[in-house]
Amino acid sequence: MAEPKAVDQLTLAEAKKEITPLRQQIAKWGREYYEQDNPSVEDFVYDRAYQRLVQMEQRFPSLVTPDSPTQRVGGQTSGSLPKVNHEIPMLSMGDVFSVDELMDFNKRQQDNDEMDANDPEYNLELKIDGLSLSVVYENGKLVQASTRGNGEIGEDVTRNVKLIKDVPQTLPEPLSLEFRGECYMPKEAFAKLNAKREENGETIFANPRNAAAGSLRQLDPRITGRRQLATFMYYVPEWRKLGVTTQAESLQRMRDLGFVVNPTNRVVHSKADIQQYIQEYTAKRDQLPYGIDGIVEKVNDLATQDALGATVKVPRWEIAYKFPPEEQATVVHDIEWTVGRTGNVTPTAVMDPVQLAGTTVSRASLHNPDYLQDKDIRIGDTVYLHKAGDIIPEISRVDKDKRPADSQPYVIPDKCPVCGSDLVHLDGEVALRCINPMCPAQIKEGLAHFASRNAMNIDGLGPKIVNQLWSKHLIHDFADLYQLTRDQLLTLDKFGDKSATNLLTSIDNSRHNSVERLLFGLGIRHVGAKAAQLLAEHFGSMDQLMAASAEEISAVNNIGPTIGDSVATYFANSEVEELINKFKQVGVNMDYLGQSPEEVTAAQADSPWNGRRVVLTGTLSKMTRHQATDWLTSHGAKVTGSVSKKTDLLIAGDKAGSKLTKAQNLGITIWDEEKFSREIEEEQ
Ligand code: 1X8
Repeated sequence: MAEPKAVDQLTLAEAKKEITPLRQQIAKWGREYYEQDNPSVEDFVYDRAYQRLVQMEQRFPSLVTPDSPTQRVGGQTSGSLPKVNHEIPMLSMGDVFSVDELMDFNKRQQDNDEMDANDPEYNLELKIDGLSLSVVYENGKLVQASTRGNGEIGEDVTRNVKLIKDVPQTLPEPLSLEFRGECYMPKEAFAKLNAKREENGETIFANPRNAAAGSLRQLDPRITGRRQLATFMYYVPEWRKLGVTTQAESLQRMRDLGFVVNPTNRVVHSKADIQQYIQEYTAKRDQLPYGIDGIVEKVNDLATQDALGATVKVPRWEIAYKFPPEEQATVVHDIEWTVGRTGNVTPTAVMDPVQLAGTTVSRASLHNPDYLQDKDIRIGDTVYLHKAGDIIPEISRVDKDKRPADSQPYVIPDKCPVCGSDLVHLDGEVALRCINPMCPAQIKEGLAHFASRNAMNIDGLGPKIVNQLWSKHLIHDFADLYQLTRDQLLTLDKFGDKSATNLLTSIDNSRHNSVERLLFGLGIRHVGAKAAQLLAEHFGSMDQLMAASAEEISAVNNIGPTIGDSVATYFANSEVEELINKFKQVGVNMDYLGQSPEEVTAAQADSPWNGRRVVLTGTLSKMTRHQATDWLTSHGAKVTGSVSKKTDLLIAGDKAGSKLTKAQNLGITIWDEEKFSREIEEEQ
């Protein structure tokens, strides 16, 4: 894209022509960001446009209009949640994009008589990628929580915040006071939530901030409760009531009161200190378990903060330094489509490998056809990659100037890449699905799920064995597993008498599982382990469940119409009926035997992986990172994004980068993919 003319080169006429569309663009992005939690552009694109508008208005004050986005605090309130008036307005912050700009800000600030220009003292903190939160206590009891909204009026999220474990319900002192901070979603929770949303055919969150906002601003607080939100508190408007005099002290005081306060703040006095802190956290950024988008600099002395006060929009005593975007250009040479267990067909861009935020990246999920088409990504395009939430590689934009002359819009396939049947969009989903229940890709993925620990729990039947059984035509559906013979198993790679006996025994054992395991293992849409348990408990047997109507199923406590419809539709299929009959013929139990969900968890607790902290890095060739993560978490391991002293194991794929070096330095056990695959097989 051609760089626009610098603002100081613009004539008034040129500025006039540009400013209205620019304002409209910023207002639209602002609504997407603040009201819909669904921005269509990266933060830095918005920031750049906003900065340009500010500069134009500064240069040509006659062009300022009262409705300009620069004249109000960002974010309007959305329609649904009750409103809260902020007695002390929740202001946003000014921002700068370089150390030079930050020094200019400090110089102007130090011109103010209120500041000690000889020895200015600042408290530096990390700028968390989340949304501002206010919590009010009366006599030490949490009575109200609200979002910032437009700064004057926010949304009441009290019931939701009561389910965030970081926020104390009561304080050790009977204080009546407001505390402010940031509500965010940790990187790992963000990655998991998006993976789940993608599999369910839902739209994904663009970044942890939107995921946190979307999760906090729920009408049903239980949804918030499930989303693993966290907080860092950083401000007490009425600090005098706390008996503190500096920002650094107020952070410690909040920590003592039981709030979670980020431990990284630092009191500094010089430009060198500030540069050092910025450098340090620019480098550490990828290793933090939460997203940060910059550094906040605050005048440390609270009385001086008050004396400096605020402009119409932003405080004069604090400023945000925003990190430059971490982006890399590369070329798309293929778009691959993979079929998941639920038939979800997802595109992945395959690109020339580039180093990005500590790892080598050559693949990025394109999530669904809409996403691909909205961005108009084509084979041969030069694209910019960044990491969403600092971990998931994502294409931020296409450089259309570098598009080859003969480029063609990418044509979305209308046939399943594996079985060739027609692809469909189910009831308004963005996801493209193959709904052929006999699709080999789905069956293979489905078989691995069927055998997995929380489903039929067939020891020794991992994805690799499933693949072999499938390609040797030894199994075609789930029920075929129960007719495998010793001789057939002996034809598999590296399969001896012992492994054949073991596998036959575990298959045989699984015949006697309580029926909820079978129900979960079938892979019916929306039926997770929990729903399967509830259905089995309620109906008592497969036959009773199959005889029930969608309404009867929906009426079960905690089930509801989505699962009800999905289960009824599934069992209405005559092929499913045949499959169930086949299970019966081979002696698979169809009754509820009263196994509790605790027993399922106990199986996990037996696993040697239970509680192990594992980090994955580099490119895996035999499985996707999602598959590896799924396998590890289903075996009780905790998969984290960054290497620390607490890490038990690093699994390093091809071209592993800084995490590998760090793990080597810390003396952490390191496995290559080969070793990991062998362990998986043994563990199955
Ligand atoms: C926003 C944020 C602040 C801090 C951290 N993260 C943020 N996102 C902090 O002060 N440590 S302050 C702030 C604001 O809008 N005033």
